[in-house]
Amino acid sequence: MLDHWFPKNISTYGGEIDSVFYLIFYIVGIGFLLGEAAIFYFLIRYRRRDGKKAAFVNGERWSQAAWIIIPTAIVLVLDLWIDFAGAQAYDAIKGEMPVSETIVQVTGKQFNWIINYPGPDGIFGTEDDLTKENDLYVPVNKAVKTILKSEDVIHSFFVPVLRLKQDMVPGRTIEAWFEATETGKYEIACAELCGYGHYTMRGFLHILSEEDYAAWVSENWPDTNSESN
Ligand SMILES: [Cu+2]
Repeated sequence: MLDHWFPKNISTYGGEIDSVFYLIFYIVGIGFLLGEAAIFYFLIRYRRRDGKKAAFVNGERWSQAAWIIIPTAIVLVLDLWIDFAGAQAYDAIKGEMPVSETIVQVTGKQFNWIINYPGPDGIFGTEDDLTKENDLYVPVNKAVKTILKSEDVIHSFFVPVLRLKQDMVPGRTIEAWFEATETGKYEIACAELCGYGHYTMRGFLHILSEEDYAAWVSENWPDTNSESN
């Protein structure tokens, strides 16, 4: 039912995230319908009528208090169910990072994404690094590790099709990973209001086939033919 509202899912763990959204949607949706139905039923059933006095219910008797205690317990159980499902998804995705050959550093700044590749030597901060702005190139069907940083204020690295959204906090290095299952060009957005140019923080994730990615690497990375690769 939510399918056509969600962006396309091309993330290996997207289904786990979506299932939490579904769970919340159905619990809240059914609760909403039951709640509204009860309101309208009581509105009509107990409407003002001539000669009928309103009852004063103080909730002191257990049979009266049960009307509060039981729904509260139900809501609590449903809440814990959502918490549990969410924790499982969180654990599966954030708990352990898969080993990854592709490591990219993405730094948010007002108002750009700085994409930094370690280059052939695999080490960041050396001369052969490749720095790009706003365009992130990764291979398909491979776990990609991103090292997220911020230069100024809090940004949030958001790739809807990957179901990946992670804050970038100044002074901190936060890792996140994803594995895309389809090639294509998809939007990267900043999901944290970070200043007057927040809306311009638009980047693109280019997911390439293995061959295309290898071609892109040899075209863009300096010295890719050297021994160190
Ligand atoms: Cu931002």
